[in-house]
Amino acid sequence: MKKLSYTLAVGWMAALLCTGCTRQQPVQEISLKEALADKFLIGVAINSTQAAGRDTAATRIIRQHFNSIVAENCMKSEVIHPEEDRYDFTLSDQFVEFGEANDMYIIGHTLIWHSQLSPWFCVDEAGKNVSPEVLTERMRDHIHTIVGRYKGRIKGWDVVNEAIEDDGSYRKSKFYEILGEEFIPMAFRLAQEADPDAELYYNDFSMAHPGKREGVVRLVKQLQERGIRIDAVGMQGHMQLDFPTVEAFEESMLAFAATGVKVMITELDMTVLPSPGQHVGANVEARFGYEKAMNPYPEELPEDVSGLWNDRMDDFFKLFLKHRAIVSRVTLWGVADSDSWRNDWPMEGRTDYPLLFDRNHQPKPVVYQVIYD
Ligand code: 9MR
Repeated sequence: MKKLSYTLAVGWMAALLCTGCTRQQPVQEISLKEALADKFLIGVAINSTQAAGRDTAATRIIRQHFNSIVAENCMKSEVIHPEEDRYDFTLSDQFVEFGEANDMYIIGHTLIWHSQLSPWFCVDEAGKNVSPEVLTERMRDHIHTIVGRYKGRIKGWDVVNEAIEDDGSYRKSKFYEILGEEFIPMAFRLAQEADPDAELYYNDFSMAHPGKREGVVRLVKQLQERGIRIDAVGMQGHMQLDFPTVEAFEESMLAFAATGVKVMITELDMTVLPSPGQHVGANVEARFGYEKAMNPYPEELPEDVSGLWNDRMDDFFKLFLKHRAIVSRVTLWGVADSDSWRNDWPMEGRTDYPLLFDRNHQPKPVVYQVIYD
């Protein structure tokens, strides 16, 4: 059955390409965003070269297939707020202008995250943790300034990113060390103050782990009980070929939706590479030295593996479509395979194939399956 759907999709591609030749209709005319228009937003993370329009092969795909964008890196605190008294909006302005020029639903990523955090943010000049009062003030300035600048233009914010561990406990970040769990409701309140109309999200990886599922449900309920708005839970969706199961992912989708918020798949990709650690999620701190054996497909992906990848990605899209009533957005974490962070994480210098478009910017069969099935 699986093999059949992959074969059918390859057949579709051949037929479309052939039709394209004879009728002078290039295959580029088909579009994910049109096919999914009444289902959910289909988004993509873009880098600064793409936002500047300098990667024309990628920008063609972004404009054709996607109706939402998220900033892959340019809104992280170390980029946008490098010093306490200095913001740098050069790249973020360009990102937002690109989204507006292309009529896209623009997502900001991310306001409060322990990683890629500006070194000054949580400490004083001697490197000691600042007091809760000082950190509260810094968070207020950071969130008000950034959300305020893009008020009405950025439609949704990843307010807090990756604050819960796989076992459901709070990550022991600097924010947690100084403010305890209170830093999360505080961040949501500040974002709501700064733009009452923007959607507010909690975003995290490995959301199919039962512990994380329970921890995030607990967090959402705590916010709701205190009257603090949260509109959606972002399930990042950095998949492996063998993890998580579709069923476990579905269980988490349903658990989050049962709290009354929407569900978003916010950073979808799927590695084909072996994992040097077991199920390392997307913890950017995890790092391993290069080993050739861990880079099995440096030239091209064998057909059986690409078939497995394609069918599994199709299974996930089927799952998202089945639950379209609760899913408001599905966002890919990058345009083409060559763009992906997966090539360099958790081991630098590998060749991965995690996205919907290959290194030649050609759509993979699953793109046709999503459009035509
Ligand atoms: O894709 C991003 C990569 O280019 C950066 O080097 C990395 C560190 O800032 O972050 C990657 O994006 C991460 C996202 O911001 C949060 N979830 C995990 C993503 C993959 O690491």
